[in-house]
Amino acid sequence: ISWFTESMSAGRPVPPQIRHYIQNPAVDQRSRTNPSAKTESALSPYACQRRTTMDNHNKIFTDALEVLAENLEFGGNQGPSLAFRRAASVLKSLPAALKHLQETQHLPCLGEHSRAVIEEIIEYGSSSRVEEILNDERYRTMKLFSSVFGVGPKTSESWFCRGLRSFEQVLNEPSVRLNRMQTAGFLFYEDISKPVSRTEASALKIIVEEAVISVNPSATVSITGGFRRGKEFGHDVDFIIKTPEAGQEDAILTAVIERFKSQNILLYSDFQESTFDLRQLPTHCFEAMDHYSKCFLIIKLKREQETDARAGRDWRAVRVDLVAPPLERFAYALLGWTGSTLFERDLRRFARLERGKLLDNHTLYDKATNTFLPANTEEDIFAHLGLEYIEPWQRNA
Ligand code: DCT
Ligand code: MG
Repeated sequence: ISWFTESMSAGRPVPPQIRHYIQNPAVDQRSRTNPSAKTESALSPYACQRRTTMDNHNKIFTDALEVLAENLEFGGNQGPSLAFRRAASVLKSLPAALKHLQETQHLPCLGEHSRAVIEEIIEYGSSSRVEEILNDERYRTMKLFSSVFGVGPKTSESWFCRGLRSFEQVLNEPSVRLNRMQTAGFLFYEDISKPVSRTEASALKIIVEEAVISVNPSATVSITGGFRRGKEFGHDVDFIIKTPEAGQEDAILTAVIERFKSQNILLYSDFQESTFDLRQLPTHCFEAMDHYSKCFLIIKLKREQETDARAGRDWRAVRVDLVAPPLERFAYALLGWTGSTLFERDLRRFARLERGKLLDNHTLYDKATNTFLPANTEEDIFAHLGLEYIEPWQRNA
């Protein structure tokens, strides 16, 4: 595990509390049955054992660490990037701002490199390496290209390597072939690159709910993703649909899409049929996209007050994701789609390494007994894992 090797390579002795975690990974359970246990206050190296609200007191440090992580991801270096993501996540869970480097001494997941960045920021207010990256042509171009819906790091990189540096150059380059998603991404770039507010998310919920209920009155819609975690802004709005009748998941999403079309509010739609198959569980592909029926949409949302006079329209384009899992999979899907990505990653890692169980968006599998553990609620899943329940608004790891 990267935080472990990172902290060992720093050449410092491992603090006793952390050493305790390494030797006794199941420490959380014991300290709960024994409230006087000293380790109670030690921060866990697993994000799913920390409560991380939207109140980030260390934004100056976490922003810097996340730039370093992102820059490594652009270069395909997922491993080292994760070390910076984990370090940032630990700082996000702290109750106050760091003032001195010594305060990081007992924190997990902080390696030599992360500490050096923190130290420089404490001393000078910024990190020279981060400033360098922010001014780096490759980073800036990759950041710009990957901000387009449908453009990932691979496409961004290939455009960068062809010498392209701006949208104008990409769109005028004859050898560039855009797929349908990327075409929509450029077409609605101005709108969908603007953050979606909570008010807009609530307005969308009414639209989605109305469409879903018109198709199936017994279905329900819940907001998930960042807004369920209490974020005020998001890059999209994520919804999960609960259908009581089995096998209706694909039908309900296609009918909702048709309804949006007939209302003239559908700007883009990518529907992915369910490939979920109970007999193929557990899949062992725990980082991949799940198999549920889902769609990625761009929807017209009516503006409340001002109309966009320049564009001559009274709506803005918004990215919306809908997922419809089978009823008995709902708790797993809801937990997975609530995020944050790092929180989910650590839930899975914790399940595997500390509990011998395999968790993904579909199921929880116990390797010791070769059984699937059923769950009706998220609380059931945390209980199966022997974890204290973490509320959605505490999962902003
Ligand atoms: N998710 C998942 N499987 C994937 C991709 C995402 O289970 N292959 C989960 C993790 C978070 C959640 O879906 C929503 O994804 P995003 O919308 O990308 O993240 P967000 O936290 O909602 O962030 P934002 O506010 O920017 O939309
Ligand atoms: Mg989202």
